[in-house]
Amino acid sequence: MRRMLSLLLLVSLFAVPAFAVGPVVGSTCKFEWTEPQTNTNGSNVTDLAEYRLYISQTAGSYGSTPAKIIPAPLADPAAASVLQTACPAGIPEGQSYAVMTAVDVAGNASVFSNEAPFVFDTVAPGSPVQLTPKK
Ligand SMILES: [Ca+2]
Repeated sequence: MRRMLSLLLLVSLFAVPAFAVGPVVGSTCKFEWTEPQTNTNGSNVTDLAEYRLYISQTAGSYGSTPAKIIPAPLADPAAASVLQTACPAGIPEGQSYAVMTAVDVAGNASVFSNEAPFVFDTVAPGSPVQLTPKK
């Protein structure tokens, strides 16, 4: 699905790291990123295996266990190929941060993408009170 939503988080594998407060996302939280075209030595990527999404409540601090692994659709991604994935379950309410790596079939992982800050919010406000028809 390529539909762009205002709730979308943009994750580019090659963008400059960002440390601003991110968009607020709800239960339809997604991430989007552009697939890498080249290896770190400049040759074309032909052995892509998966993407690993890491999520943390502390900016710049990620454990070794991905929050989600997304299989790469193609080992040799098409130019400007954009992928999306839904947020993994269990993200706590409030401020979080995400980064992603690309991993090849040999298990070589890229460095982290830019950091994508976001606020996960599924808590609705209480109802308005004393709603009264008026002339
Ligand atoms: Ca490789």
